[in-house]
Amino acid sequence: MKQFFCFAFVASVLISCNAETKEEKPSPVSVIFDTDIGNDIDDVLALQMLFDYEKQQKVKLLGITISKSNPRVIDYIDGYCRLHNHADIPLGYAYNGVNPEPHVYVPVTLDTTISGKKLLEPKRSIADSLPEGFKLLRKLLAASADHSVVLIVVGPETNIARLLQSSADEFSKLNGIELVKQKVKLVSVMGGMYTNEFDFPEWNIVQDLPASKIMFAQCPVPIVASGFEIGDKFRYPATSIQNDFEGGDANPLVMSYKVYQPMPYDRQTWDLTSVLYAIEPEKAYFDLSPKGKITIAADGKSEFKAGEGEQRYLVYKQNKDTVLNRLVELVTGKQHLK
Ligand SMILES: [Ca+2]
Repeated sequence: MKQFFCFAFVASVLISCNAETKEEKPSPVSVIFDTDIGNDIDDVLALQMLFDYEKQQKVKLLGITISKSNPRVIDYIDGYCRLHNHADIPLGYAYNGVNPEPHVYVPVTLDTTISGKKLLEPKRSIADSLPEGFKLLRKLLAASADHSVVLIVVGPETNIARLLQSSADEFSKLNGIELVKQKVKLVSVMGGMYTNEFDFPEWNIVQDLPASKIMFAQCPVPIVASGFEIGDKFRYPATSIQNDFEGGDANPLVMSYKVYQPMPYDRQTWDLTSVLYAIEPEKAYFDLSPKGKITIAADGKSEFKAGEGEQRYLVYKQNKDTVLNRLVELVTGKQHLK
């Protein structure tokens, strides 16, 4: 009998150890990435971070919604995702949204051939009747577990505002606000300005000002905003672009970065900081403001009032090298030692 108890004890310890081992590895965070790739270059680096997090099984990328209304951005993102083994990633597009101009790096990267090979080989375009961004958001959210999805929003707020204002449809009987409340656990936004270091309205916010106002006023779940001043503190090193990527100029990230501005330049990491906080909040790379409410003034400037509300912004904590090393590591997939 004693032997049986010993066996039972050992077995229960083994089972509980096994359970603890399983508990140690949290399941991947479900992410939807809302981006204006084609405007600034930091969106491409931010997307690359998400691919690296996926390799580490920290993220499950459910879909990408596009807030820059230039159709070639669809080709670029499809080709880019295809190159990184995401051929079938769901894409949504903000029809009749803002920033329809092609800008520079999307067309150049799409049109470049090196050694007889195109850098990107997209198979989807505007001709494929992509869903509206907010419709894809509704579809993906409706299919997700409650309070499980992190929305990372790093461009104009068009798709998110349209989602919040949406009505019941074939995907869910809930309206947009109810659906977000049920399915989303965090909205991580690059947008606004929360210190006195600069005095102008932040770019993302003013591209679609009515949409920005709607997002901050109506979002029923916590928002954490990375203000202009945060990404401005951490400059992505041009040396990483020059040295860390296989294929050099044949790598679409490298080509896009070099086309965006004359090299060498160290670009601000605005969108990257929103991704970093969204996926690794527990690492405390940033301090957080108190909870409160962000409002957008008529001129596009962001105003924060502490108190009632579930909205916060990132606060810089004098750790430039730590954050920058982590960002470079996630963009390149390599250990980065300065
Ligand atoms: Ca962006």
